[in-house]
Amino acid sequence: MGITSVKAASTVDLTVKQISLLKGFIRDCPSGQLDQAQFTNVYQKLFYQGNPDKFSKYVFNTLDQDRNGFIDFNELLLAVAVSSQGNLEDRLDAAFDMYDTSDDGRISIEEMTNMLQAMSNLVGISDDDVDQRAHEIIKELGGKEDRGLLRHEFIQGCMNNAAMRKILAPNV
Ligand SMILES: [Ca+2]
Ligand SMILES: [Ca+2]
Repeated sequence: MGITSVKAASTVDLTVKQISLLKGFIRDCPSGQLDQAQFTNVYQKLFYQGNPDKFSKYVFNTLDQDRNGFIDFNELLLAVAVSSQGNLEDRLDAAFDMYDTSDDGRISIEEMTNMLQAMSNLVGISDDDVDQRAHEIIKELGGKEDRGLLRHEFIQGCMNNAAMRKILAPNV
């Protein structure tokens, strides 16, 4: 219980469903990112009655891990990762939605590559071989190069393979 409350205090209290909704807004954004003003707007619509200014700023700063003034998909993925709500399968389900930016129910090589690249940049490791890693990961989890990785493959693969889960959905 002690550990849970420490974790909760250092993260934002978003449900997996809220994160999925946020993803919809970011996807509809031409830049694929939300700035502070857009975020406050969206946040008000989705989550809050009244004046959310102060709290949305706090949430924004927490989600904007690389402090570049925008929230994007990979930062939402990290939010899924630290969210303590929902069971493992639900959280992986939400993580899948972050990867599947086109919403066609499959993670393409390109989507996997983009996300790996974004995550590498975020944590400051080299992204030289992300394209090759994207191919390997999709294959390892049972996906196919031409059709990509399906939702159940992603979820089952991450549930059965802790090492893979650590790469694709850290701390989920
Ligand atoms: Ca950012
Ligand atoms: Ca897709």
